[in-house]
Amino acid sequence: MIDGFTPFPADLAQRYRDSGYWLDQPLGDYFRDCCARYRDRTAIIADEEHVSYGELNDRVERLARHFIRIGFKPLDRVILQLPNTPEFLYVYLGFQRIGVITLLALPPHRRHEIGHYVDFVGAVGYAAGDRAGDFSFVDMARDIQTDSPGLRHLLILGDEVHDGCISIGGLLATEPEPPKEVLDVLEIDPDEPAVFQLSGGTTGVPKIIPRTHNDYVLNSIGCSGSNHMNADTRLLVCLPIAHNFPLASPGIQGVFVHGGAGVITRTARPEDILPVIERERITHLELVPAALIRLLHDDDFDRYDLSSVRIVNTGGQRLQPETAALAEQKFPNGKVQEVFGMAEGLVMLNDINDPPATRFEVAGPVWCRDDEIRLVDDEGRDVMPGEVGEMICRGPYTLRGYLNLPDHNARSFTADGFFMTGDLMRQHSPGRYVVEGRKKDLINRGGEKISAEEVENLMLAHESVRNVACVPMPDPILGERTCAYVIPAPGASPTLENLCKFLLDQGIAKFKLPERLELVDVFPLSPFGKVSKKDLTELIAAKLKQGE
Ligand code: J2J
Repeated sequence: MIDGFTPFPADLAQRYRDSGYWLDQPLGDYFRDCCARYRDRTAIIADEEHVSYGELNDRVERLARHFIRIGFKPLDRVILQLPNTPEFLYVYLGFQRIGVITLLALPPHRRHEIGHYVDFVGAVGYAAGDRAGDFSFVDMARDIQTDSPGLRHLLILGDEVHDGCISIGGLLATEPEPPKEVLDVLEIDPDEPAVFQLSGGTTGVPKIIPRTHNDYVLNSIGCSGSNHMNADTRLLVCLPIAHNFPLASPGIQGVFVHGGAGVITRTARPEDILPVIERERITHLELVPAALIRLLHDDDFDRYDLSSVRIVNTGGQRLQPETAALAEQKFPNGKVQEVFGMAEGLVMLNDINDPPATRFEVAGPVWCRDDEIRLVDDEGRDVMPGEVGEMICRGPYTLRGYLNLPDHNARSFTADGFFMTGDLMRQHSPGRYVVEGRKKDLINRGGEKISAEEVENLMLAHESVRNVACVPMPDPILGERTCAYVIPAPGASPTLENLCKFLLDQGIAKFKLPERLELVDVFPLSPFGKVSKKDLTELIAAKLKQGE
């Protein structure tokens, strides 16, 4: 096993195998077999381009053979930061075919995040689009390479050949030297990590979530079953594909399990997706609540025929029951199915046969009999049914430890391997839970998680900041945004503008910037003498309510 990875213990691994959850097949091989099974069906639609399963497999194998020629080997690490395009899947599955571990970075990540991932996992490759607006990923990658020369290969989307980089378009257009057979002799252990997902937050450095071949394939097979996917499914993939939800829960991987089609758009903006839903007869939507709210309130919504939509999934953040009810009114044949998931593993999808009153309120049930869920108090004791407790979980596709963070793992897992999620829940009825809040120190901005500590650590380096506490403030669409409470250094008067500029100069992703600054002389303290973020959160919510 790779260094720093916590494998599943032998007894549970045996149980997961015996129950048929783990197929003992590498992820790349599993999806190669899907491509063979559905060869002539359409796998991917993007703009007007239709890619069949046969073509998908040809492109994946072509890239896989190029990757071998370039020098990539099983268990190498590569960072993927590709936009929503078919090439994302060619590159991702191409690396999976040769057992390279793909770290799935999000499009807004910048130097601060990508540089950290490169060093933390020892990445030898990075694949990205060339630019987003006036930001150049090529320049950023070269810059990171200067500091981390182990990052040997830069792969850039498109046909243009940038100095020192490999063009992905060029690879797709040329026949590689190694024959097809090289792919058959690779040894890939399905108990090793296939994917590194990124944790939503809570610590100063983003944490890496190892997902094994066995667990990540199971994740998509299981979720796609509860999501009622089949060969006629047409899933709209409009959230960043790298995220666990649109990639695997059930996401486009779930579509591939059944031979359906994934329809990819660059963004989740109403003007980008409404015409596509109509034209491509989309059956399944996967959105964050903020995107659903924007869609439902878009002026052009009623101009489109959306009768093909059967299932409207939202996840990442609590969906308000009123929004769910409105969505069922506005999609004539659609049912809302909320997804409660996490990149760490556990995913629960609502039962669409539950009555709306239940469905709009709860998370659950689980789809896997071996998912174990408990709600516990601060001492780790199970709470009484109906009481609020922290949800802890264990199962055949939930991680057993973050990569290489033993101290943090000691605090985040129980002795018997339950992951302590930091989510507060109450049991509604057997197998169904109401999300009541969270214990973890993060801001959930439209489903994108921001670690308060990460932003605070960066802000503390500013000369005008003596102390800082970042807390969530309510927002009608995004759910939450970041408010920074700052105690200024003596004589200093920091502004939101200059603090944000300072953060951007450090190469932080834009969505992590605070959106309001409150200057104070002291922080309220908890009974233990810690800064009381609870009080600060209530304070800013009250201020906003009064229109301040
Ligand atoms: C309330 N909070 C939710 C929900 C996630 C599917 C869907 C989402 C994610 C995801 C994912 C929630 N209601 N419906 O990976 O596969 C909050 C919880 C959870 C955290 C995980 C998937 N759905 N959450 O959002 O790793 O606090 O994964 O612990 O980004 O989002 O965040 P993340």
